[in-house]
Amino acid sequence: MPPQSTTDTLRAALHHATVPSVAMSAHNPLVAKLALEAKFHAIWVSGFELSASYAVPDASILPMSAILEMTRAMSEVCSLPLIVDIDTGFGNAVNVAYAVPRFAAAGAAAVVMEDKMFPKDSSLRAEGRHALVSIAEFQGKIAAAKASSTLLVIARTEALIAGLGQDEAIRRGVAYAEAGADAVLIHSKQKTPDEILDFCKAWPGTVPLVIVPTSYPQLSFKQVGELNKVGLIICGNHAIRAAVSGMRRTFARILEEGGIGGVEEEIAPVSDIFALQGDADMREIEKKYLR
Ligand code: SPV
Ligand code: MG
Repeated sequence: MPPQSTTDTLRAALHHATVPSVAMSAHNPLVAKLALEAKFHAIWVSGFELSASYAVPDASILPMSAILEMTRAMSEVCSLPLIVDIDTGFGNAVNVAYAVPRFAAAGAAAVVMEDKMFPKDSSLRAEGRHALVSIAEFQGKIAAAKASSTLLVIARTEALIAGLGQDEAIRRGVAYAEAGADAVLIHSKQKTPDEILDFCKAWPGTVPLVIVPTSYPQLSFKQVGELNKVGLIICGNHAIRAAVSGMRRTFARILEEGGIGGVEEEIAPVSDIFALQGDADMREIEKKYLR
C-alpha cells in the first residue's frame, strides 16, 4: 500500500473528536522539526508567527511567496501534516483558485481561510478591524479552494471575533460546510471558554470544528474532547512566544553578567543544533562520496 498522504492522515484525525489532534504553531523549519520531536500531531503554519518573525504586523503585509516558501521548507524536514494559514486567501475567489494549488505543490495538507475582508487584521488585536465578507462571497472562495486542489479546506469564521453573535457564527459555519469546507474553525477572543463552549454545543456537527484557544488557555484538551465536536486544537502562537521569552532571558543575562558562561547550562548545546541540522545525514554523504 502506498504511504498515506498527510492530507488523508489529517482528514482521519479531524473526525476523531473524542481525542482531538493538537497542532503546534511554527514559523520556520527548525520549529516544525521540534514540534515533530515533541510529538504534536500537526503543524500550524501560523500567519501571526511568520509575520512576527519578520517583525511586521499580522495584517496581510507578508507576500504570499514568503508563506509559500516557508511551507515548502518545512515540508522538506517535517513529515507532519502542514495546516497553512492563508488568511483571506490573498484576495477574492480568483486569487484563491490560483493560491491553493501552489500551497498543495509546496507540501501543505490543509489550508485555513478566514471570512475577513482583505486586507485582514489580527483577530487577537484589541480594537482590530474585523469587517467580514458576505456569506455568498465566502462560499465562492471555499468552492474555488476545493475545486483547485485535493487539500483539506478549513473555513474559519470570525463572526464571534467581529461581535456578530452565536446565531450568525452558526449560520456562517453551516453555510461554509454546505459550500464544501472539510472543517470549520471557530475563533473567539473571550477570556473565558464560555462563548466557544456554547458554540460547540449548538454546532449541528455536519463537519468537525477546529479551535485556537489562545485567549482562553484554561480550557484543557480533555475538556475539549468531552464536547465530541472538535477534531483539532491549534496552539496558535506558542513557538514564537516561547522563543521570545527564551531569547530575552538569555540576551539580558549575557550583558548583565558580562560573559556567556552563565547561560551555558540553560541553552541548548551546540551538538543539539548540529543534530537538528541533520548532521548525521551529511556524515553519510561525506563517507560515501567525498574523495
Ligand atoms: C495565526 O496564528 O496566525 C492565527 C491564529 O490565525 S490568531 O492569531 O489567533 O488569529
Ligand atoms: Mg493567522
